[in-house]
Amino acid sequence: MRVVYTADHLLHDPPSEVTGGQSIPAYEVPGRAESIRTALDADGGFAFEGLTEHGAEPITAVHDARLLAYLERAWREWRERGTGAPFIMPDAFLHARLREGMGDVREPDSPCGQAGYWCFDTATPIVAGTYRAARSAVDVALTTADLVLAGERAAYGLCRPPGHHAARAMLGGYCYFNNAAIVAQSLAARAREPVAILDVDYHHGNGTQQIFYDRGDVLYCSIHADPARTYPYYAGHADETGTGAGAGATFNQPMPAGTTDEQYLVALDRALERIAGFGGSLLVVSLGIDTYGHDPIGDFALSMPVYHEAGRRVAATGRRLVVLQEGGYFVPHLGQNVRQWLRGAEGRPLDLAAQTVMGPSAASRAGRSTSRRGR
Ligand code: SP5
Ligand code: ZN
Repeated sequence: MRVVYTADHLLHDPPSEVTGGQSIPAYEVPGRAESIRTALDADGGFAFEGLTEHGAEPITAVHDARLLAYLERAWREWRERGTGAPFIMPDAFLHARLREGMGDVREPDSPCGQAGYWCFDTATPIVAGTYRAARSAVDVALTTADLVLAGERAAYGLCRPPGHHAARAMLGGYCYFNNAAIVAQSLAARAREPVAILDVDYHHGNGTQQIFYDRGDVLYCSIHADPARTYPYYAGHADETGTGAGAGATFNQPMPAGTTDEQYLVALDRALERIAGFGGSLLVVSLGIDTYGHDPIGDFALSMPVYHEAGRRVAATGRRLVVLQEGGYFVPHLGQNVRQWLRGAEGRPLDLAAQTVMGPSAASRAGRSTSRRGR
């Protein structure tokens, strides 16, 4: 399988995030993408290539042009006008009820005010290289889509930073531009056919859902932790099914804590059934691996072999696959899990032998000590 990768992701390396009232080391780190690159490289069955630049137009086809403009200038203004703080993070948010009954607000002039105008959480810092890395992640995704439109049955884009929490006019959840949504929009326009998105990240893809919520030509199916207990909290319930022309084109399956391989595959089959009943030949996969049993921020119980089976079942739909990386934070096994998923999608066998490089117990110890916090 062909894999699109760029070292530009290394430019985005924020030191910390604020989660649950604590300042902690960032989970979304460069080592994630390097774990994946290393595992795919060692497999020998993946051909790496660089990105092609696609410009701003595919981004503004789904995002507010002012969000793009903000990310382009944000670090420069923060450095020129700020306090010397090492990253941009809001200290106030444009809460939906702050201006209840008072109409819209204009974008503030202050750098902190702008941060809270565009970002919805405290886990998505902007550093000097964030914009470059995020733009390149979009180009990785679009280059992956190009490969599929040129005839590949499936291709994989090693996107970092991820994208599915970024909405039309909002960033957050470690995401700046919505790579999968940009690709789905581009595919729909270029192939002139409906496009389905399967989002299997542990978290609900609130951004992707928001972007396509009123559209009937893009199906959004997500399997994720129930927002009643998990980030992003305010979207992803089963009764969110789309609106207007998009009524029925959003399909959410919130899952309980401790979700097993068996429960997961039942939900996956339901999503694939929905996709089979939708038109078109293209499927964008938002591939998050934070569903893994060892993931430090997830609470599902999935094992490594189930990723192979999931890839196999997704490919069995017969759709052309544009597979894009989202989350996954247990770095010691992240690359192996992605590798198994892609091997399954290609019809190659499960190969757990490479795990002996770092056996499950050694990896689990390494994961605990490097993740610096237990579950
Ligand atoms: C792309 C992606 O996976 N984004 C996820 C963003 C999640 N950010 C908030 C994390 C909240 C973690 N709560 C952890 C509890 C651990 N005991
Ligand atoms: Zn996630």
